[in-house]
Amino acid sequence: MQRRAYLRAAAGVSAAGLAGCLGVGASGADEYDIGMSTIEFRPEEHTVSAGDTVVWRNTSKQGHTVTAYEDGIPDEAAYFASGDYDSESAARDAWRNRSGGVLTEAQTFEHTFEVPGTYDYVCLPHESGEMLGRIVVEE
Ligand SMILES: [Cu+2]
Repeated sequence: MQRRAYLRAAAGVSAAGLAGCLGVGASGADEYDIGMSTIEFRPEEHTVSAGDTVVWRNTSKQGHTVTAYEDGIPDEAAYFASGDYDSESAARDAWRNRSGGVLTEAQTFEHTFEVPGTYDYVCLPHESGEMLGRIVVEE
């Protein structure tokens, strides 16, 4: 399910001149930008503006993580990972030792992106299955 994406698309249509025709307005606590299916981030690539907060939500029954690749984010950017680890090695150790940073069904993780650039991240338990994602932050 890509509810947020659907809502955005609908909002785009509405802005184009169909305002009032659509029953959009179901914004709520369950809004998210990126869902996590059994095997992938949806969407895999997501673009935001600097200062925006991105919300991930586990939309599956499978446990996942959101873990930035330290070498895959801008130098000046803050590191991010579910579980709020401050480095990739800390996130990996925690995952290995006690499933640290896991997001279970319906759990969310959010991060605010201040520095423009490209951010690559991974789901640690599904790294071999290439469960990868990218956030592009524009000025
Ligand atoms: Cu995963």
